[in-house]
Amino acid sequence: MIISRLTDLEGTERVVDTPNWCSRRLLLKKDGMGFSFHDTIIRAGTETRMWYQNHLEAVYCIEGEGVVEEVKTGVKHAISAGTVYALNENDQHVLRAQTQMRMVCVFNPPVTGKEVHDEAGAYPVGLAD
Ligand code: 9YT
Repeated sequence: MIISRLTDLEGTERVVDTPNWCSRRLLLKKDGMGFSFHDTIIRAGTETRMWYQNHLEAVYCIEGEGVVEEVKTGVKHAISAGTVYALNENDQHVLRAQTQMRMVCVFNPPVTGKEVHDEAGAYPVGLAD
């Protein structure tokens, strides 16, 4: 059994801090679960364009409020605590955080911890552990 606590992640590769968000990766590829599991803070007032062309991601909001926009259609969805959005078609999207948001994110395939968004807002696939 794996026990992973937010309080143990500080100062490790499992914390990825960017101007718009801070991702705390409780489970990574090397944990062998077949997915990665993140507790991510989205900073208030930020706008983040993302397009995970190599990953499926489900995002469950547990705190805060914002809007996710589907780039293909322009459709916007209000996101607040208790809402999940799932990028089942590798959807290109924009997340606008009206307040600070806290999101539980699951990635399939799992991220290794070394990924950064490329210019399209994607993470590469197949990085070594
Ligand atoms: C909600 C969202 O997609 N934020 C970007 C960071 C990403 N979810 C991650 O790596 O935790």
